[in-house]
Amino acid sequence: MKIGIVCYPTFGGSGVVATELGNALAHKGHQVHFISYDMPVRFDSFSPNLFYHEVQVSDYPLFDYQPYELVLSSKLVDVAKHEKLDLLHVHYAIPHASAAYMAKQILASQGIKIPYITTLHGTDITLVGKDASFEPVITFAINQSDAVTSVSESLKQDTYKFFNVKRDIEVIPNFVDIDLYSKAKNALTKFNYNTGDRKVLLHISNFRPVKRVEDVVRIFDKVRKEIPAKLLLVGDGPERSKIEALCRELGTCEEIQFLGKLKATEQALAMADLFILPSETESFGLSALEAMAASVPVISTNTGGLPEVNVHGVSGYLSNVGDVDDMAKNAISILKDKKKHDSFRKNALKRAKDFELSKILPLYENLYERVINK
Ligand code: GMT
Repeated sequence: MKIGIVCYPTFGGSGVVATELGNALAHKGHQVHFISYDMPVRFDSFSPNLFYHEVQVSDYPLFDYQPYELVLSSKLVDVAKHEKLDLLHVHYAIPHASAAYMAKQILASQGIKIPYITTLHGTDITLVGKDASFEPVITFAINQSDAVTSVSESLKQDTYKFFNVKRDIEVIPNFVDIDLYSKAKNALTKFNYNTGDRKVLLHISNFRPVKRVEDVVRIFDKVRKEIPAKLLLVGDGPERSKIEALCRELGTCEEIQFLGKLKATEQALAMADLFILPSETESFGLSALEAMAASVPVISTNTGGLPEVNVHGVSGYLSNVGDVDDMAKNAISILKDKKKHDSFRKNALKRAKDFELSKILPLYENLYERVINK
């Protein structure tokens, strides 16, 4: 098949899922065309079946805000027509679903039929999308899609709750390449990070308020009072200065290291004893799944789709949003008992295998075939 994938090229989960999906489809022999404003961070540049088409927004002085959606729609028309695409698969509804709708209509006016699939990822529904300033367009573009998928049952239900969507939504969960994580070498050795015998707590995110990274620091502060520990923070974003202020206030800065926007997160995970994800909302929690694939148990909240991934008392623990005491208590209970820690490590990997790439990829291929042949 010839598939056009539209996504954000950044470190956000939707872009990562879209890119890993495109890479895997290309390895299976499909021709995949990424359409975005920058090269996606996990783009596999060495695959002959992968192509990248850049959306360039012109900087005309009249525009205070560049009309990205229009340029994207034009690019979709161009790529679909000249590359003879079979379908478009857009990740994250805003503004990709409405841009795909527009492209589909323009192509139809030229006698070219192209279906589009919208995959809902999370904040496009739970935070941004339900905002009144977007809602009518999102509802329309979802309803007009030839197929809609969501990354968890919870996100599917949120979509029905927040939008006037009556159509069917298929749940296709996030996936992980188990080999990449389970066999990752500890290249960033604990020695480099001066952890000594201390337990390593790890958090990975884009440090947006929804991730509650301050809770990570508070949990860590409680853990280190009971067990020698170090906190590694991967990523960066708007909450960074607040996190730094908090660690100064708590006197924990010496024990916390910022690793920045690391691409090879599997190497950081290879050093970790526990993964912390105290998010306010999380439609799935791809970073938790990647941690589990690296045999790292997860301390998370019980919000959104997280209970569909992290099994309470098995692969980690789930707590209410903001319940820092409970999350710290759970973390300590795992870290101070080697037998328990070892069994949680095994369970985490076993659970991650339910989301192995080879199990999820055929679900997308099957959907593509159904949509093309409709
Ligand atoms: O919140 C992020 O980290 C980025 C965001 C996105 O859409 O780019 O991630 C969402 O999509 C991921 C991939 O499907 C999910 O695993 C995340 O849970 C989801 N984030 C939220 O719902 C907050």
